[in-house]
Amino acid sequence: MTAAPACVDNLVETIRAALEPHGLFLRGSVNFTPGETAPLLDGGEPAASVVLIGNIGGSIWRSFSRWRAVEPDCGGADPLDEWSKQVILPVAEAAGATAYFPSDPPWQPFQQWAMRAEGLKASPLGILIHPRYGLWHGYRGALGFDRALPQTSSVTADHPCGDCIGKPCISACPVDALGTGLFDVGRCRTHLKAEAGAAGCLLDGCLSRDACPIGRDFRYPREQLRFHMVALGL
Ligand code: B12
Ligand code: SF4
Ligand code: SF4
Repeated sequence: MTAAPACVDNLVETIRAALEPHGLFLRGSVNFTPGETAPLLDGGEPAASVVLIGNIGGSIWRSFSRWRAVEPDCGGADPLDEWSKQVILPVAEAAGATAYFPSDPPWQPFQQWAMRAEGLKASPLGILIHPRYGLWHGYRGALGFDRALPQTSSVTADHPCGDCIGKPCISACPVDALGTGLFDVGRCRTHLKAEAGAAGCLLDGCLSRDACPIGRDFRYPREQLRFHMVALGL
């Protein structure tokens, strides 16, 4: 890996400090090798690195809820995406970086980046599982740079799903949406629209996600669970 100069370390610390008041954390970085597929910077050239930005448990919910209370008409179809942009874009500009967002087309390979940045692997739900935070984390954006970055993550633990006896996430789904080894989104959405799903998963969150024993302390608050489930059920 290319060594990063001290000024780059300062840059990373400045970005970290700007994001933390919003409950956003640096979730590791990826340095691309020459010739490897990399996202394009605003100037059109391929990025040399990206640093991932995300939530850990319900870390963003307080800041997002405050913003929403002040800006109730802001955000359109996806207010969390809009909030993420309002927080991350000024940080990107100050750092001379290009910002990428997970829901913006063309979809950038956020999960592939996260697997490299933090050594995470996929759970049966399709979500990456973290050895400490379990399934209770996500990505709100990434910053692309024209130079290499120091590694900002230190996850080294084994993949929790490998040793998981009985894999309760799979059996917890009332409509067996994980039974084939691939998440059956049609089956899940049909359930969310039915009476049983509207009174269950839609209100209190995905039962499969909830059945996982890893990272229970980081479970999202009820309002956040509902927010994500309503978005998934649309
Ligand atoms: C499209 C999409 C979906 C589709 C899945 C379609 C599909 N089969 O891929 C649907 C709508 C079903 C979905 C659902 C959810 N998603 Co989603 N989704 C995405 C999105 C926007 C694009 C995925 C993609 O194609 N990327 C492009 C390719 C090139 O990137 P990639 O890294 O190589 O993609 C990987 C994924 O496609 C993954 N994959 C393949 N099949 C599935 C199926 C599911 C359900 C998931 C989550 C991933 C997944 O495998 C690829 C290999 O690495 C990503 C954001 C992003 N930009 O990646 C979020 C993302 C993957 N989703 C995420 C989440 C959290 C969810 C939900 C939990 C949200 C919710 N409302 O509860 C649910 C999961 C349902 C469950 N069982 O709990 C997170 C995952 C975070 C993590 N910890 O890993 C992401 C990264 C968004 C974010 N902001 O963090 N999602
Ligand atoms: S219940 Fe077990 S298999 Fe399922 S996500 Fe959690 S650790 Fe992985
Ligand atoms: S939200 Fe409910 S129906 Fe959908 S995968 Fe989770 S447990 Fe199954």
